[in-house]
Amino acid sequence: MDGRALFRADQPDYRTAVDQVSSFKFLGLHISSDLTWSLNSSVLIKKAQQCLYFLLSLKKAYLSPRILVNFYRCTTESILTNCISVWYGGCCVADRKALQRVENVNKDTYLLLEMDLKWVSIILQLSAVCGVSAYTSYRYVFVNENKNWTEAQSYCRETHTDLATVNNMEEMKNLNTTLKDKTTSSVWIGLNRGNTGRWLWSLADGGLYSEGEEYRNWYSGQPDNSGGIEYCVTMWNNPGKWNDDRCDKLHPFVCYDEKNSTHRYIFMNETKTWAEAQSYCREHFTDLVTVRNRTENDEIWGLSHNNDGVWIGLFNDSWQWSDQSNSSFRYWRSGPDNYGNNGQQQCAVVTEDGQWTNLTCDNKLPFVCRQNKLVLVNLTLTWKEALRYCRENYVDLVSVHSEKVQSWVKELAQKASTDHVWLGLRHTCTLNFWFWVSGESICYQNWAPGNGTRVEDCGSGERSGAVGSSGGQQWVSLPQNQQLNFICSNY
Ligand SMILES: [Ca+2]
Repeated sequence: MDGRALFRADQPDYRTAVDQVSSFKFLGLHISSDLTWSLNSSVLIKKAQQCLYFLLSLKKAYLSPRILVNFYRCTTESILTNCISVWYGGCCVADRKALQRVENVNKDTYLLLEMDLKWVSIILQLSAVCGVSAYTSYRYVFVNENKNWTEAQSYCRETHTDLATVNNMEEMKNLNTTLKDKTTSSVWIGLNRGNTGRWLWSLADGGLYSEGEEYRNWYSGQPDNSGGIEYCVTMWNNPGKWNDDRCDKLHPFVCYDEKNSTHRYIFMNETKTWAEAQSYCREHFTDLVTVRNRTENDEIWGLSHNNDGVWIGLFNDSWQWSDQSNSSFRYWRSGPDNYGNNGQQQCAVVTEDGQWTNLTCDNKLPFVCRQNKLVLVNLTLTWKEALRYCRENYVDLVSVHSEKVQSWVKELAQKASTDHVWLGLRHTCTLNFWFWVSGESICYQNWAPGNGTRVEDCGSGERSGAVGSSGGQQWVSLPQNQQLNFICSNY
């Protein structure tokens, strides 16, 4: 079709320019008459510089590296990619330099934080959901270097918290998960033999006994440690009195089942050594039975009349934890030899089958440390100094995002030398809200009355959050220049 036929004499001729402009904007794109794209580049560079300003502001507000990286990726990165791939060739020299400057600053931020990148998406997913956290107060760290037990202990104390303590079966499972596929040899844990034997219950449950509550029902003249080898306890039929006995003798036994509220005690009418009985009860129920008072003793005795005795969960050993934990949890591979105070093999390892045995302490072996999530730092610093200290030596100032974390924080804060202890809790006067510097959502709050919920007094500068080291141990808002102990997170 011939377009010219459509033009009539009274209409303008569209083939000649009506009005010439040096540039115009079309679909967000600046097109200039000389087709150099330079106007478009300078507009984008200005945008990138604005983003840079906000990035620096966020950095000044002590927001976490994770948030900074995320901000960078969402804003500046896309602009830069656009500029560099499409427009850079057409930029004038000044614009290229400006672009390079923006890019350099961003790259510094970006490189510093690169390690965090892989976590960004995970963190975002987690932080969107309040109250769902699988945090534990510690983690096990496997160290694949051969050291004797004492060297391993020093290493763990310097680098983490201490050699590994195992307080219960759940922690033992965590430990074995940590070791899975990592080693083919035995590894040291933080248990070694001391000089003083004491009576302990097989079921290591801190909540089972209250402080100072200790029921014993020994038969007259017992425990006598006859022959120096009686480290396990039976209940006799006379009536229900206890005797210390050789752990390798065969007796029926009583298991405890914590899941069964009506039949907690199970009498097993087959004979085993104490260690075999312990394994059997742990496998099928909870553990060998614990006896906390006369009522429980009567109930157990009622099930298990036996003149020669039935095993209960009480045993004697002198093993002690490197970190002073008083946990009575033991997971020996072969029982009786490991009880008592004999032999040269004074240090404990986890073997390939995931249970424990004892070796001479000068063996050179890999080992497992235990690292607590939170660390109280006994220096007295301002909030800003504390933040810098945590970020340089650990990971960050602590975020208290659940009641569980608050309970760990309370316990640590009680050991502080100052009235309050800094948390990673920060107030912004500009925007008037509180946030965790690590970027966790504020889902959980534990403010002391009159703190955190009102408009803050910004007269003497920014304010930060601290927890009390005694009393109700709730959070308070304090001027950032106070000098306090503080709690860092290790991971
Ligand atoms: Ca005895």
